[in-house]
Amino acid sequence: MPLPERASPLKMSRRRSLQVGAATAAAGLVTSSKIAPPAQAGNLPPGPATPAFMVELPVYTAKLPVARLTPASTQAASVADGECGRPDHQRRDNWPPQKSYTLDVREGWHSFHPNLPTQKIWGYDGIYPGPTFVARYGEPIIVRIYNNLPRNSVGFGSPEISTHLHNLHCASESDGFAGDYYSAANYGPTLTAAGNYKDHHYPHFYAGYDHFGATNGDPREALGTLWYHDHRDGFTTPNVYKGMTGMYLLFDDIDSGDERDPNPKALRLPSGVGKYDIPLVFQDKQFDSSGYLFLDQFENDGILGNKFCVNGKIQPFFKVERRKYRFRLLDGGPSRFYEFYLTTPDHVVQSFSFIASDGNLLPSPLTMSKVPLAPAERADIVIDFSKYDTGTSLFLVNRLVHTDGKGPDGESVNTRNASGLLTKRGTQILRFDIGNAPALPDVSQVPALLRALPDIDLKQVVKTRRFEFDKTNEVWTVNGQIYDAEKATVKPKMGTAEIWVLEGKGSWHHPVHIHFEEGRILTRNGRQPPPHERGRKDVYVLAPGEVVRVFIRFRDFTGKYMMHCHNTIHEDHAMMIRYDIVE
Ligand SMILES: [Cu+2]
Repeated sequence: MPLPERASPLKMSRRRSLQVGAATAAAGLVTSSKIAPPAQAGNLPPGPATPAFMVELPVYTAKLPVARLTPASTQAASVADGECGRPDHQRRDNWPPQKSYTLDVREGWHSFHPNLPTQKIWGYDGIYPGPTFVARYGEPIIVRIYNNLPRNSVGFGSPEISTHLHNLHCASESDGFAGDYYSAANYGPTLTAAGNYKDHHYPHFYAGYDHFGATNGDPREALGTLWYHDHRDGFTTPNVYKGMTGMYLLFDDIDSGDERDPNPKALRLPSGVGKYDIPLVFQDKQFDSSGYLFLDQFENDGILGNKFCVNGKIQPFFKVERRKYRFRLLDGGPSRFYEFYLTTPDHVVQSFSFIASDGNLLPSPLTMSKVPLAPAERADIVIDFSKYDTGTSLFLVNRLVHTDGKGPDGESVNTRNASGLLTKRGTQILRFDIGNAPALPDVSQVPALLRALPDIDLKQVVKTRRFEFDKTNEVWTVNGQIYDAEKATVKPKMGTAEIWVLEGKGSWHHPVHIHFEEGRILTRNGRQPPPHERGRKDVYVLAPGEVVRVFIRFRDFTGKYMMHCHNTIHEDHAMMIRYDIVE
């Protein structure tokens, strides 16, 4: 059923938006009425049988730029040529684009598993997950994002888009603000005209430019593992659920993406995107009894799937060589938390190197045996398969028990095997099949020193603000308020630092995401956070009753940004604030 036409897209209130959402939800129910009533997690019908490890993990190499954009990209929106009405690109002269890309958001066909019907998804370039971008510091780009979604689509999702590149240091008008959604026919309250495309300027410079002037900036501010996804106001869950997710990797001279790099500064981590440097997008999804993707739009706490997808396939396998690999794990939501273990077939836990949290390299690698991930969090790990025999397998196993969308229940219980070794049972989500040694010797490394952390200068702090994440009158709120695209709740000053105190009320988990700048957790419940949370972060998990104090700065751009819960069900039902960076 198509979205209801709107008389005045310019000034649609949140209430109106929720009404539209409810209408669309009703449409979703009609199209899916043949399947079970709204169910939750633990008691979900399992859907058709999808035996594990029948499909190979899809991996991508880098998306290619285009020779030119027609019409050429300009600082001001080219509304006459079909671009939506966005504000001018800020400071584009500082970082003139050197390359251009296009991204075509459209319907495509996808197979999640050979036992399920091939079905329609919405994807960047029509594929799920979308293409992988490989970008470099010092090489600014334009990405022209076309909206070619069907205007009168059936089922869930909104055919208007706003693409957020999580968590690039870029200007507000390229950030994918929730109110900046567009199609050829319609536009959000923070744009001025409809359009079938929008140019995003990704400047690829280290945060803090104004402090470094014409120098190259501070490489301690580098970002590495980012992802892009739809952020359309009120419809992030259905749009991302339908496939609008992709990975975006950023390199510099230190994390150079070349394990044979002769530059003495280069870390020489396992490299080669799509070869030894592998993004893993985890998104659990619900399939109905006919094997079609189903979204329960009346579920307000969170959505759990009955199938685990990795890079768009249900429980795939991946053939590896006996050498080191870098994996970039992303919890792509909408609501599930994970704790991943690497285990042998008889469930014995293996350790690996944990090198980056939320895409930001740690000062030193950590040897870990599990990766906890909340929605939108990322973790980079290095696994050395040379320790294992050719012909054997390892599994990535999720041990976290989740019975509803509110949050995880805790880990399943440890057991010991016949030899007395600690074992972890759970869901085997990905199987690694270990092949031969590589043709070329593995020269990659995990150096003892990765990337130093920027200083936390508490003298820069001009303000401490408190944010309570709660449910108020059955809606999700921040400080008792629901999201309003046209009103900034707080207005930090450009060039300053603040402490944001994030507090989880009630009995729900909230993975809180602050757009634009990386923060540092000063304390979690009054104590130093665990080692893997001491680096730079952009998602701050709040378990019920938890209080997290975050040091955060606001540099280089002014304009509107967001903070929200990244359980996107909570985000859509309106646990989000707009914050404006002001002069
Ligand atoms: Cu939440």
